[in-house]
Amino acid sequence: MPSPWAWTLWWGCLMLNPGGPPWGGCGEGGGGWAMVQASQRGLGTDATPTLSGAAGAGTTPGPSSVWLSTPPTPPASPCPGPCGNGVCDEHTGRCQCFPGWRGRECNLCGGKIKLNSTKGWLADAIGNYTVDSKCTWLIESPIENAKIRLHIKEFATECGWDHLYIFDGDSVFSDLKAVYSGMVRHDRYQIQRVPELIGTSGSMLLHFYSDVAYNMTGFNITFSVNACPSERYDQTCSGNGSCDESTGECRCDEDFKGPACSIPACPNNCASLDNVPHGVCDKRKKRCDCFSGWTGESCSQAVSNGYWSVLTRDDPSAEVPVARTSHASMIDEFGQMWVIGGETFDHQPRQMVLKVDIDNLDELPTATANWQEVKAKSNKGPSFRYGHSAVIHERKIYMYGGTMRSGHTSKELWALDLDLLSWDRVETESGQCMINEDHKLCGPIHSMGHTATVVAHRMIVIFGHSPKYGYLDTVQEYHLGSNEWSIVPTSGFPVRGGFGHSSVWDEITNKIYVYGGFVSNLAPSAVITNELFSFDPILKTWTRHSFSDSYRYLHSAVASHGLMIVFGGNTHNDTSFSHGAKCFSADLLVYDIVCDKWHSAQDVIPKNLDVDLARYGHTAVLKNDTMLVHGGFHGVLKNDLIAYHPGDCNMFKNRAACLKSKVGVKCVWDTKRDQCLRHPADRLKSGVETCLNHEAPDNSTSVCQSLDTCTACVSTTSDCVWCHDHCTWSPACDEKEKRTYKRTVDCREAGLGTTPKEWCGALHSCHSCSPKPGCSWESAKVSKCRETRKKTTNVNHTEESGNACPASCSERTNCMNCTHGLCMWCKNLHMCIDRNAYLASFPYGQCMDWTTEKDDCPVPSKNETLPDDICVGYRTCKSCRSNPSCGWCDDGSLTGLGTCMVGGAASPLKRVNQGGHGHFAWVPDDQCPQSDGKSWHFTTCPDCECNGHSSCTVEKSTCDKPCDEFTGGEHCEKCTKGYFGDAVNGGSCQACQCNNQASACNHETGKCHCTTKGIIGDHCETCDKVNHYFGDPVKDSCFYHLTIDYQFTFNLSKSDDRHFTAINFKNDPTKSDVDVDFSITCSVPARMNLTFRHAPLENRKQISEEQLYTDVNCSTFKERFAKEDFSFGDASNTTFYVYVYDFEPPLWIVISFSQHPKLDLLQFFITFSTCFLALLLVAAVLWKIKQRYDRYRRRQRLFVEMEQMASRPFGSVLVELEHIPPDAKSSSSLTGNSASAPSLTTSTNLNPVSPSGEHPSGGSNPGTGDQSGGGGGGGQVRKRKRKSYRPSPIALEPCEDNRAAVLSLVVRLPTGGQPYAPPGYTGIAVASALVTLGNPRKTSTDVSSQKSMEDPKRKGRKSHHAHPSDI
Ligand SMILES: [Ca+2]
Repeated sequence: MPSPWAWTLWWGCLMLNPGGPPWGGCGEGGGGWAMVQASQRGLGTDATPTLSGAAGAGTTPGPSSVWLSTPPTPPASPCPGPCGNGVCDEHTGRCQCFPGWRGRECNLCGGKIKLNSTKGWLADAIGNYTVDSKCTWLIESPIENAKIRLHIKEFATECGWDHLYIFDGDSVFSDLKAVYSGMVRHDRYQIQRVPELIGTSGSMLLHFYSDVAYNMTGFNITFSVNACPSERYDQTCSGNGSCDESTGECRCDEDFKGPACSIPACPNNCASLDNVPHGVCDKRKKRCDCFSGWTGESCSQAVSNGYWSVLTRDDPSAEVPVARTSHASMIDEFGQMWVIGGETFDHQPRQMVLKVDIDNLDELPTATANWQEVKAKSNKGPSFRYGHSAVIHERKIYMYGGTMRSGHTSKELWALDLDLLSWDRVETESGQCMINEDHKLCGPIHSMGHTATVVAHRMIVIFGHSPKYGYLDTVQEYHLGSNEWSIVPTSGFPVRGGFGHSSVWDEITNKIYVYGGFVSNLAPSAVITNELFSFDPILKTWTRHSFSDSYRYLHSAVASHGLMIVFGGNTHNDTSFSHGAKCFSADLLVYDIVCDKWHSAQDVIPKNLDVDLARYGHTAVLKNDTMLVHGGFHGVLKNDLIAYHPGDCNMFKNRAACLKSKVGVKCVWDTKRDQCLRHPADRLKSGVETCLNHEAPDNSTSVCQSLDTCTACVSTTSDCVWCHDHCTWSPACDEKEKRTYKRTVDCREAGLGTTPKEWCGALHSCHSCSPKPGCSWESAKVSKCRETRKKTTNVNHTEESGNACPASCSERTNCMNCTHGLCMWCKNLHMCIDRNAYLASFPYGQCMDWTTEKDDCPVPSKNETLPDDICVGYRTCKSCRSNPSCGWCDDGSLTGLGTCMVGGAASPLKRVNQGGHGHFAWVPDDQCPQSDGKSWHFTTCPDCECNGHSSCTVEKSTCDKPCDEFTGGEHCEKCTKGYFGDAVNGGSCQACQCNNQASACNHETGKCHCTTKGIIGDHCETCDKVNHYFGDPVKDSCFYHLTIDYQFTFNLSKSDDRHFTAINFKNDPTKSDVDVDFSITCSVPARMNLTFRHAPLENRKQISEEQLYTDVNCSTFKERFAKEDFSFGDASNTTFYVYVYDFEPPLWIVISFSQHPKLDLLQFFITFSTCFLALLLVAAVLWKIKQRYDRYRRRQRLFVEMEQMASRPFGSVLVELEHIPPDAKSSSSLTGNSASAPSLTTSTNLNPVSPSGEHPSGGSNPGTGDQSGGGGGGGQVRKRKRKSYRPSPIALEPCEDNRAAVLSLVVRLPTGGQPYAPPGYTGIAVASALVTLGNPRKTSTDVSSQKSMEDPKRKGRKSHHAHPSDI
């Protein structure tokens, strides 16, 4: 029989899809779950089953009944988009969202709702969530003493900034189960094997907060009451067992084990991946019994290669240690592990110290850990803290700094005597301080996230984050013998400080290796880093080593036999999408200290290790060369203990394999004995090969070039030198030519010492900058820490120094002054921090709500004595409910009056201190007792919300109207017209005070909405003189002064004009001898009164106005007032008053008073036409003159032209033409042709005179035509040319346009039949002609051109004739 839940899901499926299954999953094996999944991908109208259960109908648990009471509406068209988790309201065309959803398409979560069914789901949004959103869900089990199980189906938010808080209880003050953020479960990626959380209190509160930048896909979470654990949300017991619903435990099938039956009993049948068996399966014990040399769940880990194991408890019934993160762990000389402090997410009073006895560490698989809480014997002890450092020295643990539960960061140094088990507060003596002129910074500094290492009786504290000084780049030193605390000056590479890095002491190189962290940047921000530095505790110098490929902070590191082993951490860069950089890393990286090389050791982590490795905030310690990882955070706090056992070098038999080995220890090759040995090979000082090759990494050149100071350049392991003025890779610098610097000493001697530019730029506050030697804080334009200028004797400088630094963010105590000072205010912790310090101050999302905007601060309340009361500012139930920490206490008057109080779903809460040390608890408060008729509301509001001004007697949730005390609105939340004040939650309203010039005022401020245009002032007490309104509104009104003879247009159509119903004008006619014309036009219906008053100025007040027209329509009104009836312009001046009223803006009014003499029309027309005629006449005359002038100009131009032409040299020749016999035709025609060449060429190739031109076919020589056929025209031309005399030019002068030219020829003059010219006469002459150039077909006489086209034989000759250049 299907459960009610399954039935509703089936019903939802039908409702969604009347026509058939919309997606494969609906109705199939997956049952309702597939439907839920589909809805979350965007279809989601089926959200109703759980949401209606969530809708607050607390009296009707069980989803089916609620479901039927709110049948879904079929999708309606009027809404612009789909109404994801809501229904479309057909009347308004808007989506009506189900409770807990908001947005135009009901696609975003919002508000605070209750879910009280036995199964359901919740999500951030359909698609991505939005920035700046807050959503709260309260899951209440309908069954008593039930376990609520949450299953994280999908989770991806912005790492470190967008958190989902999950509380086991009904308020945000209950125990915190998880703070999910970043990539937790997305596609195939998951950090948790069984992604479930169990709430045992009967209710769970989930609160999601996304900040103002970046959003991601968000989450889908399903919940069920009294269900069994499962790795998959759609299967019971991971599909490998059956659920015992009475106990909520799985009965696994024989091949699986684990609480969720998710672990195979014998993975891969105890064989390696290539099916070589390494053990046998013990089916009864459900585990592999491995052969010798193999270990792990599936016996796939070779012991000699290094392996991982999970340390179990000796006695499974013993109490489990509380999970913690950012704690400190260490191993004492007896091999006992000690754990101090850490963030625990609950505020129970606990013991800070845990002692762990680890037995049989190297014996497989019996290694166990026994946890024991250590109660310190002293009365006084440190309060719980995280982010502190702790070191062990001579049976004492020294703990320094850390952030306490109050959120404040400590500078305390405590010592725990391990034998006496008593705490002592160590008061240190001041040693060396950081001094810069008159600024001084002495340790110990309030700090968290630093590291501490003991070297030769000194505790060396590196970096950290201080609320006041920000990201520290200091090295502090505590001398354990002399009790002296110093801040030591360092040299070498200019390092940037930060928190969350790791520090290890390597006893082979005698250096501290500092890797990663979240460090201060040059911009006023902090970034995650991949840098590795070493610090020499004797010389106090920094050296930079090879970078790692990946960036991380809050990881762990241990140094073991020449290697630094790095595990886990937060690798997320501070951007929207992580691109594979995960919030919670499970990476195992190894740095080879000897060879300065990084490599990944990821392949030594077995796939089927039964533990969630990904984490940050954990600790790692070495015990017998085994790395022990404890605690940490991956959304949930961890309390497990994992061991990484290194392998054995002896197994490598050749040099390359030995030097390449990645077995968790450094292996070196003994060349004499051909043996692979563990580093350091003490017995062999020589003959040991440590690294495979020594060549510099390829990127050395670029690494060197990125360094811009001498000191930085020479303080690396990349073989960089300072080559005259830049940093370069050593072989790239010609030492003979250029001065090179290889040591910091060289740089210092040459005056190229550490430039404090890097140091100063990374300090972001006045407090951290001022004491730093070489730096000074400039606050002139852009506040910045800069290198101190040379002219330090400047008078201004001394003014700046001293106590000139403004209060640091950490010193600010309320939201207003915090946000004013470029800081960030954390609302739930009441803390002010630097804007770049969020991740450092709240690495586990402790701040649930923050702001940098003044406007976003909670309303300051009158009750300042309760600084912790974050709910006082909320004055309505709705706003109160939006805060997850607050609830509404209704006073029982049933009118909506109440108070917003701190509380949970059950009752208001109050904070009580618990035995000092900052321990406190939240206990129920009796401020809202039911016995007084009061009622408590957490996820809902009272039905009747009338702000105390009405009650709901007629309808349950509708205020009776009218509301009392001059209030109005749906909930009587505002003052009615004519009244102002704050009516909310019992507030009162006052009447508007507007000098009878307004009927209404702003219902909050009381500013009057004056009804007459021109009256201004909060109480309508004055005229707008700037805009020419004059008068006295208190006694009379304001009038606009109209100037005579002008037409005015008043446009009252702005939104500010909507309150106006009247406008007044007045006018004083000035001319005594002219009548006055009045005209007015109103664009909308309006009434008008017209009055006048005539009286001398001095006693005008006594004389009242006389009515001319009363209550007339002003749509178009014209009137003439004769000069005889009034007295204009003299001492007893008449003034007209126009009152326009009863209109509704927008409108415009056109109004004018004018005094014009009468116009004589006849005279006007005579004058006009005379003038017109005269003008016409003048125009005609001018036109004639212009014509004549133009003609004259043309003629002149012609003369000039002719003159120019005549200037060419020419002579006239008299030619006597004689009769030529027909047989002599050809030769004489040629002569004639030449003689008449000018005329001939002028008409281009056409020669009407020429006989050949007249008879083209005859002219062509039949003989030549036979010779060539139709083919080579060129040959013909040449032939003909040789035969006949053709005129050839002696000069061709092209004209400017290259279309014509002057062609000159020498011509022989006719001789009159004689062989020569008679004596005394010249026989030859030069003749010129204008010829055209270019295509002959385009010429004017194309008749013959066309002919020539017809005759290809002629074409050549003609072309030749016309284009001399073509030959
Ligand atoms: Ca965000």
